[in-house]
Amino acid sequence: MYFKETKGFPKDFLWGSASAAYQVEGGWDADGKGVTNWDKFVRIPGKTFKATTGDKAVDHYHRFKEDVKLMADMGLKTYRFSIAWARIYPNGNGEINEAGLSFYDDLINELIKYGIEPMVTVYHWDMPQALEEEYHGWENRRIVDDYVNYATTLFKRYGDRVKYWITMNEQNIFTSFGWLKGMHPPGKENDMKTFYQVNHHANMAHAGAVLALKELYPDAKVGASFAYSPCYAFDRKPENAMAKADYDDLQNYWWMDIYAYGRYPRSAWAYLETMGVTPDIQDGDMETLRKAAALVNFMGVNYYQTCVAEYNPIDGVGMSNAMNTTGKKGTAQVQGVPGLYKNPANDFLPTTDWDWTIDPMGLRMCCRDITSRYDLPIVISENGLGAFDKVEDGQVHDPYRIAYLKAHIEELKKACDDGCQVLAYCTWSYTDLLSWLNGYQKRYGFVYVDREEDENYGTLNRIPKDSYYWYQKVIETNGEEL
Ligand code: BGP
Repeated sequence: MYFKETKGFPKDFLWGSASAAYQVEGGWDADGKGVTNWDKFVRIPGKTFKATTGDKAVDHYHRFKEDVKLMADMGLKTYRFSIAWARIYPNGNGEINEAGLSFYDDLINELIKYGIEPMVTVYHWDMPQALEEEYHGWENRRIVDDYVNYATTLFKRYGDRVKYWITMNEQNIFTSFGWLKGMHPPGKENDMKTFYQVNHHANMAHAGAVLALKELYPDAKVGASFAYSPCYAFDRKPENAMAKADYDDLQNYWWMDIYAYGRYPRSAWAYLETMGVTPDIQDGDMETLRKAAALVNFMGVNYYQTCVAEYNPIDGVGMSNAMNTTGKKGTAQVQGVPGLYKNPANDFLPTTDWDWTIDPMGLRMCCRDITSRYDLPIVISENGLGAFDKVEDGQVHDPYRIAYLKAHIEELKKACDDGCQVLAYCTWSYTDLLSWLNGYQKRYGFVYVDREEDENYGTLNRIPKDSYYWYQKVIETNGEEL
């Protein structure tokens, strides 16, 4: 749309940045923390780039005051971080660990001291390993109660200070990587039936948490963060337009319709029925999902890229785990679902060194689609560029990151002008951190951290990059000076 005048970002816009516990904290066995599924998984040979782990990560657990001070100096309005379930309940349920609870008390208080709004992710993929051993984690319905109990503990402890809550980070990613691609714990492949069952459990856990939070704090703001890749039909051929519709129903609306409406898209459900992979749903589940959906305050969006859908014949390509985790451009492979769609590269768009498509306008598309389909406010909970950064004379010049963020913020501004209610924009990430499968060399932060793949190398010192100072200005001018 074209507007004669532009309004730009709302006055109270939350300029933010994000992280996740496993990727920044380190202190993997500190102060009574239990072992997680990721602590185990990274130790399986070949699973992560150069066998990197989050054992020490960037040591945020011990350096959070220094990190928060840098945020304050930058003028950050919100910091999105996740809580490690195993710090609170080392075994996932049962005995509570006060030291873990007080770590997050300190972090939250430190943020508030500087006027930074804490935005808390309840679950960003690190599950207590004890639950895997007790009953196979997300595969068992028992996790719903354990998750809701854990979430409620957080709400009770921090709800007086935390207004923004994100129940789940990228349920679509952790479940597809965990049960279809074998690339995240528990490392299963092509197990469609379990994949959908796991997702139903995660949906019930999300819904239970929303209901519990609203009971305790009716004014709290809650949503889930979805990894949303809007999809373009390959061309004007009707079968490719249908491939896009199939992709949207199965890859996007399957999750977002649950969060916003509490229902599964009909055509996706019909497809699952023919494949014999529908999840078991108990009496009352759909009502619980609908009730929770009615209370959700925003759609959280992690936006990195768009994709293309092209019809994929029944003997066509399948799901592959051949991903580019090395940063050697051009090594990713086309994937798809036979009989439905495949996702070829978009030759109109550039890519990162890890073959992620760069498409700023896609961010506006996300907002437009969510606004017209769900009419919900939006929190952009992640967006950023993974790149190789270099220290030169004690400085890090990252013009490519500035260009990437600038282009995305410009499109987000247009989304605001389009009438989308965007509440927050969190870049990924604040400091450099561990990229789950890609090691430490894939850097995203405003703040460089001196460490290498091997945790014995590097001082862990922090160096604000050029993008740090650039974002400071963006915040100061509420997105007017980009
Ligand atoms: C999202 C995750 C983040 C983060 C980011 C970048 O999927 O929520 O935790 O890792 O992607 O991805 P990657 O580290 O694979 O480059």
